[in-house]
Amino acid sequence: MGLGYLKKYLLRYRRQYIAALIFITLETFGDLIQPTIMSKVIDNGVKRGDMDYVLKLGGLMFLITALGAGFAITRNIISSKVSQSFGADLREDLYIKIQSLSLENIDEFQDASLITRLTNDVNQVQNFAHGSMRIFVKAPILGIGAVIMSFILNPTMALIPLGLVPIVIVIISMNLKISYPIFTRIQRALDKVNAVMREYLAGIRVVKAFNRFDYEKDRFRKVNEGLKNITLKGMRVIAVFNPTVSLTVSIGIVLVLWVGGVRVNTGNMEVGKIMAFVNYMTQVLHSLVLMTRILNMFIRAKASSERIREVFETESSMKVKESPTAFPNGQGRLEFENVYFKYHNNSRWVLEDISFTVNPGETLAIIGSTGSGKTSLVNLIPRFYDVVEGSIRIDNIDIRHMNLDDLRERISIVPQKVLLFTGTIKDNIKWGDKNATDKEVEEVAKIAEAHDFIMSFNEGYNTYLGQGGVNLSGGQKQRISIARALIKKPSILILDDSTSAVDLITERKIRNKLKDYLKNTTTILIAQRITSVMDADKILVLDRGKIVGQGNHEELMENCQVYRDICISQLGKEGVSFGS
Ligand code: M5T
Ligand code: MG
Repeated sequence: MGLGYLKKYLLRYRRQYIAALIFITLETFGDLIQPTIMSKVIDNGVKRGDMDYVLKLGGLMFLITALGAGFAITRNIISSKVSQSFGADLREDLYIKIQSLSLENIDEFQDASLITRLTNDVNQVQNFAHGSMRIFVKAPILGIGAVIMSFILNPTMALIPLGLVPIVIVIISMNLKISYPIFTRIQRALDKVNAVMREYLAGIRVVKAFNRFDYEKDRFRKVNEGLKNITLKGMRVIAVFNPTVSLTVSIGIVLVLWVGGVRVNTGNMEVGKIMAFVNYMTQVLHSLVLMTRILNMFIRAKASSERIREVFETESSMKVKESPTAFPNGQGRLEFENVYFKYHNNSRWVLEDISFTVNPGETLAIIGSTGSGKTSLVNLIPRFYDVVEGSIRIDNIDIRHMNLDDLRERISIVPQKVLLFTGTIKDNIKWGDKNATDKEVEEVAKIAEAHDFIMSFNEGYNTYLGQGGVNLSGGQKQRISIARALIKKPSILILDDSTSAVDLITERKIRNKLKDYLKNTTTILIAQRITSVMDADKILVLDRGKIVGQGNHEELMENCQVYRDICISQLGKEGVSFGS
């Protein structure tokens, strides 16, 4: 049914769950016995003027009500606790699962949808779990119990409530069939609202800069309208079906009063019994209303649960070997052999037949126009994505055969799009190695040319970044990001256009310091500026996903037209000697 995987969570709380069920059963039995006692009070007590009897049974009724209230309170406390813990467990597992997914999986789900699943969908399932400890048990016991009690009171007249049951079942199943697809669509509409919100918040500066508020507002209005309309549709279904059930039962009550009235008149039935009967009918009504509510909750939860299950059942598209080899303790020789790569949503090759070798401790620079595949190429090394064909080897071992954690532990990447976290500057640098000492933090910050500007803040390394704290310039962020990568002491360091926002002089300083610091580290450096790459041991020239030149600066100047063009466009014909 799609809800099977939730069993383990409920089983975890089975004791409390069963306790809640027992309490609610007792409470419902109390409700069921009341009308019968009342009919006795009227027929045996009031009618005969037996005050003692009235008081005695009245007291009993009070006692049952009081006990019922006590049960209800206990049961509410238990069920809230169980459902909240259940929701928290589910959310946590889902969160862990999402972390295990590959980037490709995440691209496929889209992050806004994952957020809805993690929040709203889990809430729906949690609400259902809460309900299951309350009205779930109450509704059938109350409904069936009330029918049985009316049979005991008067078998012939009990045919009336019994006759209503099949009619109501038909109504409810129709409701179910119509609303399930609607609820699935509601959750999807919610995804869209979240997606627009996320994009807007992430791009708020651009929206402001281009003054595109109206455009964004329209976009939001559209998805928001969509959500409203589909939710309204769902509500309309409920709005039609709930009163239909009530109406059916009300007709039953009228029938009881009518048949009963005739029988009282002919002296075949007592007034108290009729009253009790009407009471039981009301209970049947109540139970059916509860039942439709449960079913609505159920289908909503089922729709959500399917969406959660989808995530749980997604195998990470990153295949991890059963018995992986540890990261080789070698020196970090990196080889690409006939590597082909494309993104799953794109049929075009992004990288074609890429082969090169970087020797331990060497620096490989990659240059090429925007969109030529530089970032895609380096993202393959820590296995953010896997190659489609060919192989990547580190110290002669295919990276797909290595332990993924080890692999990523030994590679540091300074991503093109810098991301710093809320916290202090020190926290952000230590993100790369949480055991690093303050001295080490300072050392890498100096190499990244970040120390001076960090010290210019009042709080120094303890300056708080992000919400409510300091915001850094693009170049400052890049330098913190470099420091964070260095502190890991990686075997392979990848710098993806990491100094693009840093001025030329500072960049040269960083490059020189890095050269000393990284003697034994294999470095891959992506840059747009020819001056950043010309000292590298080897330079790869990428053009539309293919290597069009490979060698050192002099070699490329001689035999690579693309490289020469870049060089001349940036430095002019004579500028070549400017780099050293
Ligand atoms: C290379 C395509 C993109 C481009 C090519 C990240 C990403 C890229 N692409 C996708 O289809 N999906 C993706 O998720 O791949 O892109 P790149 O590797 O990012 O290029 P680059 O790093 O050389 O460019 P730049 O601008 O950083 O210098 O065609 O459409
Ligand atoms: Mg890039």
